[in-house]
Amino acid sequence: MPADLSPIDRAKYAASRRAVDFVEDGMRVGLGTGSTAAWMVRCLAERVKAEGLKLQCVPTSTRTAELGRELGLNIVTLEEAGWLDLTIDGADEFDPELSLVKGGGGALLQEKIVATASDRMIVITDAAKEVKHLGAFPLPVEVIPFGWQASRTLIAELIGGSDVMGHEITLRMNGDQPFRTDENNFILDLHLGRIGNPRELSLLLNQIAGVVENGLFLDICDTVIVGYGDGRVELH
Ligand code: ABF
Repeated sequence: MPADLSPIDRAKYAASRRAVDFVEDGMRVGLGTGSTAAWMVRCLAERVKAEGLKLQCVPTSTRTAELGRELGLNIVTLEEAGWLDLTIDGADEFDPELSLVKGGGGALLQEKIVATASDRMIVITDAAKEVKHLGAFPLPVEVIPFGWQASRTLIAELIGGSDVMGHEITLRMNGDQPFRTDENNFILDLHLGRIGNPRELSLLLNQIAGVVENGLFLDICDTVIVGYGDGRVELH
């Protein structure tokens, strides 16, 4: 473990180190996005260097692609890889069913495409992201910029809230401009508190015109590896 890490980075490193043990020579691997996934990319690059593994790595964002290339990983597109053996990614929340909220980092669309094109998905987290019920973390919904206000109105009707003051659904900003995803879309963050029926919500959200994808990952994750500051890990 690198010296001088904060407890939270130790936890992320521990989970990442354990996750890359699942990578085998010749695999096609999806690389997640976010600070935890960045540790995993570093750990994977170390293994590739030390053991001469031949991998095809598919990133879930331009950020991850840049980091992977910098560290010497063989970065390819999903089209080139075709299908993936394993994806390793972070999350914002996970529950006892291994349902996830993702997208706090803004890369949920590519993350979901890559994860669902993989035989196995491993999520790496610290213990703070474990919840009984999803929803305390605002649920990201990617929408196309055209008519995004109309999409927001329909989402507000769906979640049963008055969106008049814009408190329940916020347009993610980057300074004074709307945040743009890698696909040039916007993100609406839904402040729900608790998601009673994630399956129904996910289906209904994705039926709204203008919604591209939402940050609920249901029946996608196979294993969650929780890292702790003392270097321990727990597998769920
Ligand atoms: C990605 O990065 C996202 O889906 C999630 O929103 C975020 C987690 O970031 P971090 O690891 O920095 O907490 O995995």
